[in-house]
Amino acid sequence: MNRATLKKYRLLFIATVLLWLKTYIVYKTSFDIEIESWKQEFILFINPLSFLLFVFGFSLFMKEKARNRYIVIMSFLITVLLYVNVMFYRFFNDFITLPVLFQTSNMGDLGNSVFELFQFSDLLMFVDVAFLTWLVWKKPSFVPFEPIAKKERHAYFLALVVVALLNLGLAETERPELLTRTFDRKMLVKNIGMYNYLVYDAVLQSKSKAQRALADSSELADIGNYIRANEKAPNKELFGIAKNRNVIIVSMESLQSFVINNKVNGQEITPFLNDFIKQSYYFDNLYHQTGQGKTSDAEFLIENSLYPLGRGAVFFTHATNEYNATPEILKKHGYYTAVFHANNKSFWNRDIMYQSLGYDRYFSLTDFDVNEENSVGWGLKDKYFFEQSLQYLKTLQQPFYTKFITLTNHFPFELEEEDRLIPEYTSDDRTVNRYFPTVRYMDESLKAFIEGLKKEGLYDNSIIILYGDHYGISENHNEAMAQYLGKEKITPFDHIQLQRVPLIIHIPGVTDKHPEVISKVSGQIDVKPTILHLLGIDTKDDIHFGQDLFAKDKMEFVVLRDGSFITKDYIYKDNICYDKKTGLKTDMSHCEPYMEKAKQELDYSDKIVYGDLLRFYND
Ligand code: GP9
Ligand code: MN
Repeated sequence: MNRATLKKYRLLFIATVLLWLKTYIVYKTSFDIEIESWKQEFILFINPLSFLLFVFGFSLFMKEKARNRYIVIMSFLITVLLYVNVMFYRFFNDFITLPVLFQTSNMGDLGNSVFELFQFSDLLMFVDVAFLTWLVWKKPSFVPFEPIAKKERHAYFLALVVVALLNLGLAETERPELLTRTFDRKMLVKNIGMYNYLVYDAVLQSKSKAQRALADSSELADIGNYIRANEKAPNKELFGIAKNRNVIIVSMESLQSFVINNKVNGQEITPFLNDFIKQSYYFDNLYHQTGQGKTSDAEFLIENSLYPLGRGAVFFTHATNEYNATPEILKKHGYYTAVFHANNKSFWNRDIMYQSLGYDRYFSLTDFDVNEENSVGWGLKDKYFFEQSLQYLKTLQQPFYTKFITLTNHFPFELEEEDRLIPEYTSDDRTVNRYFPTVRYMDESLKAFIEGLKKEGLYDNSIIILYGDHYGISENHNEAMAQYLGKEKITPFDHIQLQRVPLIIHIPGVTDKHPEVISKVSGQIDVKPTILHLLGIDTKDDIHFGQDLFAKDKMEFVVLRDGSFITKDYIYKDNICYDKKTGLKTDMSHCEPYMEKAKQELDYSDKIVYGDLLRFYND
């Protein structure tokens, strides 16, 4: 090739290299991608290239000015995509998936956090786009237009295919079955790159659309058989013990088990809960199983005993499916059902999803009096939320089934001085420091709520269930967490143990007399059959993956949404088996017996959701 030939590729070349390097720098600085070998590092380095060559390659079909303009615009759009991913990652500690990306109603509400997440150095991400614009605008002779021959185009796209195949080939040797087992987004991004991953995700998304159309009732029969085979008989003494009582469920925002019965700066973090536990059944070995749908995933688990999805929030992607959720079941038993949450009704698509779950009434933002004084961070402070909710609650027809979703203990854990009942923790990590006072605030609000229930005469005839929805402190804060827990560092084993969230079941007149700490390994998925059995409702024909927490022979096994699992003695994460006694790696043969079951459960549950299989369920 002579110089003139090269010249017409100049802009394409510069744009590709700049964006390529930028992506790599972002990988290294904004994402937490563990690299174990030079080969992995090499794959990570080359993985943005095929996508960039592909996108910019279209410019070769374009005429005159359109070509340069296209390159600059694409470079800008891809940078925006990269940046959105960076922001998303800071918040969720995860890579974006398309269903979540298009949840603009959610993203709008993230306003507060976005401001918190923005860093001035982020602007550097757009420097190369500015440079390209300047080149095209001010130095047109440096990036001139010349037609491209068919032969050259062929050569270009051939080179692109070679790059892509090299990438895929290397990835395949590193991670067999990478594209068929999509448990782990991190692994995908690490191997095929963030951009290709997004394309891949789009393909999956359309596949799931097709899945519903193709699903038939025989699949549900298979799953039903699996579930029946795993079913455990409910505990006879407790079955029906809370029959016809009101049900009051509270989703405790970002509450992890490690704060229970624990102190910060010598002060109790959850004095009320610690006391309440002494009059309740307390599950201290229960794991959250949420994915990207966070709070909404927890709600989904608790009320359906199905797993949320590996990508996106099921509240968004499958809100119009047929479900057989607890509220719907209880309605058939004469209950009135309502849910309380002082946020936009469309957040997590709740307004749509709650109809599918069988709620009679959703008390959302517009039902509450929210003003400057009574709100902080994400909105109405928990104390006022409970106070105002109680006014509605006492007017409801009984028995009722209700769910209350708290908000104050939400990242970035903002709280005014006057509400801080304990001081912040002292580390270099503001998020971790601020977590403790907001937890303490929520604890105090819960105390007032229970007192309020008593005052309104709603306490004695109710059953109260409190659960932590998901982690509050992500992996990004491991250093400060290690400091707080007095550990050298947070290992993957510790990380799994930190995914435990409190579950408290309080039955006035019962648990105050015989409180119990129950340490069986369990998950949020177990809550639905447990509640139904306490209310004396049979679940023989119900499709659910959880087991009654009080069943004598409840299996000690819980699968997390990323495919990790926990048994009585072992923890499995990222292809490594850990011994719970020592926290150290152990022989894989200990975890192997459970691996198929873990995968099976998630697969079956996904099948139900993607195929909308419960539409074939007849009761
Ligand atoms: C929003 C609240 C918090 O309505 O449920 O959501 P999260 O970010 O925790 O999923
Ligand atoms: Mn939440």
